[in-house]
Amino acid sequence: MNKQTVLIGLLLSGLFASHAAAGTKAGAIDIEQPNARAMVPGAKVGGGYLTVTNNGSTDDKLVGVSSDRAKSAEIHQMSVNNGIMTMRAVSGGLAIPAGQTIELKPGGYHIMFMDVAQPFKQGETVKATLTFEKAGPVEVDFTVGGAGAAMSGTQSQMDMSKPQ
Ligand SMILES: [Cu+2]
Repeated sequence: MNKQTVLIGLLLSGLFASHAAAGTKAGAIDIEQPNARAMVPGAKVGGGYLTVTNNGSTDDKLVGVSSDRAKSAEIHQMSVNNGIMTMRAVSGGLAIPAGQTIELKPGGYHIMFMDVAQPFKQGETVKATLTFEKAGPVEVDFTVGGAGAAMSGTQSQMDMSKPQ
């Protein structure tokens, strides 16, 4: 092996390593682009986003989320009612039907990390465990990106009422 081959090998392994880190698989469930928003100092809640694909032939459900960084985490749905943005917890888990891709993104479904002691900082990784009804627990690394306007403007309007 000459020097050039070694260098190319290193570059390729680097590419594959970063690609592997971007997506997580658990059984039929495929998780892509887990990312979170940077939080302003003093903020207690942070949003997490990702894309979930169910490649199987049985419906699954995202039933829970937990992280060492947050006292609790909920699956929320953001919607606009009479011009006011509200967020509420999704009751009974978020359905991930067979063969479908569900996007958790700003303005829609998202993971809400609650009671975060150390606000998420841009560039860091937040580890969390997503629990699916069928696929079971899945470790996911959320990459923290820049702070988003969407969350900060709506925090005061958050509707934290629990569905019955
Ligand atoms: Cu929320």
